[in-house]
Amino acid sequence: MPEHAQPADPDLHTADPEIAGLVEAERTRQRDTVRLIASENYASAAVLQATGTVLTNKYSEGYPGKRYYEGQQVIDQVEALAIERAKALFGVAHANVQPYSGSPANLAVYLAFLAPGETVMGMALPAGGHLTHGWSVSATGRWFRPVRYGVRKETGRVDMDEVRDLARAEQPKIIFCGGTAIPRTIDFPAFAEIAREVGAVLVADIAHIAGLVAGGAHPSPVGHADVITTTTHKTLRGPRGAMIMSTEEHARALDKAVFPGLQGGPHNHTTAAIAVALKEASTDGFRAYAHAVVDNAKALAEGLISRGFDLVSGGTDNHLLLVDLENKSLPGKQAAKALDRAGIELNYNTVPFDPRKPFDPSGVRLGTPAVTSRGMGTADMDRIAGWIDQVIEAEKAGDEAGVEKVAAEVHEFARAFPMPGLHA
Ligand code: DSN
Repeated sequence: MPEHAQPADPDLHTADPEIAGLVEAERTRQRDTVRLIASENYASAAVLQATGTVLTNKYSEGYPGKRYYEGQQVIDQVEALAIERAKALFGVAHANVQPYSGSPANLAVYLAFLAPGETVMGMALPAGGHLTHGWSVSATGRWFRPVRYGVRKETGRVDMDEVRDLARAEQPKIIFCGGTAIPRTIDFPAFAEIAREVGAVLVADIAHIAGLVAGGAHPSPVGHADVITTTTHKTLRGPRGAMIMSTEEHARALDKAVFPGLQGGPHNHTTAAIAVALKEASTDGFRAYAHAVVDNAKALAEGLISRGFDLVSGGTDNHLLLVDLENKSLPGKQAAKALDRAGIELNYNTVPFDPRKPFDPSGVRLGTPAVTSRGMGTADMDRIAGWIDQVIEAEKAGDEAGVEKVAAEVHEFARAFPMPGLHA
């Protein structure tokens, strides 16, 4: 018998009914709403189960076969599987599955290739880029010298001539392509040509579109970008985590930058769930899902355009839509909050050349990864576009009853679609 009694080990509902209740409330909220946040999704039951395992108990500084702690007989196999699946799915020579999330993954790229003060070129945040591509409030914009490209005002699309001119003038050491609010296909070959010309490392941040790339619904950066970073929880439908993929040439520098450069022990429970998600993403079913995400985004775009909404770039090629609400005379934040009350969840967002401030911008961003995971199809997208229109008009008229009427319809509609992971 142990000298000290073991601590009691009740389940969550018994140990902490308050947190258990909140988890349950969030589960219900996710089930009963139409989730259009472009960066969110529903992870499968298998992914959620892998996340909540004893793998959380283990420290594993280092990499498979070369660790600083003992007891890695199982963890090494888990991480090796995740790596092999990432390499096979994306067709890359090297994969690091340890970054805690997208921002640390991008920071590792800086650590691998840049000294403080050296030049990074990325898409400006208000044009659709990410904070970590050198935006001023991010460490990446403070510790390095950022130069930024945007989109053409008339087209809402990246101007590759501007990118080339800027790269020639500023001679960046790394160039980021990709971002968080880009509704159009990223031209990886064109970026690669420019990066080669100026001797820069091309980094494709495919966090938003990784699932589309894996499923063949967006061109792949492999063969064009030197380095590919991605989160694992957006279109890829995995746990909250990230990966860095590269050619063999950059493997060592990137691995050293992740550990010991930036991180300690990897989150092994997350690594296991990434492995599960990568297995799921290599199926025919996932390829169909990726194409359905794009079909739904196009249908949602058509539904909104037909109701007079102004889409940045005039539409979408991927999972994401950016709507400029200026012609509807309603600020993005007010629209997003009214839609949230109606059970339609999205985020307010700056639009290119936005005259308003980032915390109260002109636009909203929408995406179809989560609703597609629920099994909603193109006809449902038109219905959702109709509800969005009704809520915007009700909000403008101060008609809260109108918002509530839509909310009742949305909740009934959403509950009819099974939610992945619900019983995990
Ligand atoms: N927060 C992510 C997004 O919503 O796009 C980017 O980091």
